[in-house]
Amino acid sequence: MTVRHLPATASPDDVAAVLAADGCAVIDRLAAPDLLDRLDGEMDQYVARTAYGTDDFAGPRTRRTGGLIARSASSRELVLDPLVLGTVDQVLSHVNNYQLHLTQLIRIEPGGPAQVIHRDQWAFDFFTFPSGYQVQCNTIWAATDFTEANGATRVVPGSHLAEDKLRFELADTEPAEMERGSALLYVGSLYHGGGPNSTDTDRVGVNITYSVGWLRQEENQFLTVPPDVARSLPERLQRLLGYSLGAYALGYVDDLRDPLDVLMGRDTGNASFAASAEELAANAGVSTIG
Ligand SMILES: O=C(O)CCC(=O)C(=O)O
Ligand SMILES: [Fe+2]
Repeated sequence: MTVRHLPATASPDDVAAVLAADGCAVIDRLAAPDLLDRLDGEMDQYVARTAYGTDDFAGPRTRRTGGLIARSASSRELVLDPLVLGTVDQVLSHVNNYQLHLTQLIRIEPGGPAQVIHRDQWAFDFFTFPSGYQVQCNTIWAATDFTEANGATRVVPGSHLAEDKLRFELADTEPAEMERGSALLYVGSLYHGGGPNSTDTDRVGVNITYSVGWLRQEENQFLTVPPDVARSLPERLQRLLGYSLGAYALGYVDDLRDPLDVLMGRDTGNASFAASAEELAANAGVSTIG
């Protein structure tokens, strides 16, 4: 099975349908080249100071530079891309809140070996989620062209429904080749990994991932994005960073206050929850015995 490509004019329904069937999809040329030029410029100084990975997973010739929301205004446009968020809305529609999980510029330099094939959701201490229950919807934006030779992400289409804790070899995978500005979308249960770079130029991807609101974020957004910066962001992004209540009251501050009110210094007293505990319980199918 090869990775399916969709045009940037596709609808979230179209993308979600491919993700449900294959676990991955490439959206061609979704970001404008000038946005990626800006992002490169904003991130250059940080990438230059980033050390190589210290284990096989992180990669001995790979630099992973995070903190994109604070460091790169352009990255915020990628995080808030309407087609991506529309798709995440659908893929994670079974939860009442999802969040930004991590932001990472991944630069695989010449000679970088293949990354071990994995599921991103193994980050959650290798817990085996029910098959077909997605806890993440993820993106890798191509900041350079992605080719088989330069280390395009390797994927196993359809493997999101396979058993957990399988070992795949490189030969079981295929490269998600795509042009600069395109985005690979994939669910947290898809088996994949960074490819080996046998060229003499860098392969740069921007990994932006989203997870259900009841799991811990991998990149600590509260400490990565200084509160002064967080206060200046659009509300949708503030909510994605974690200044929101997950489920009924996950993440409240002291007397059940909404974290966004606290961040913004608004004195609103107790949070008025979006839905009452009774409504949420009814939606979740909690029923009365007898
Ligand atoms: O760099 C890539 O293509 C994939 C990276 C990846 O899958 C990861 O770090 O979890
Ligand atoms: Fe991954």
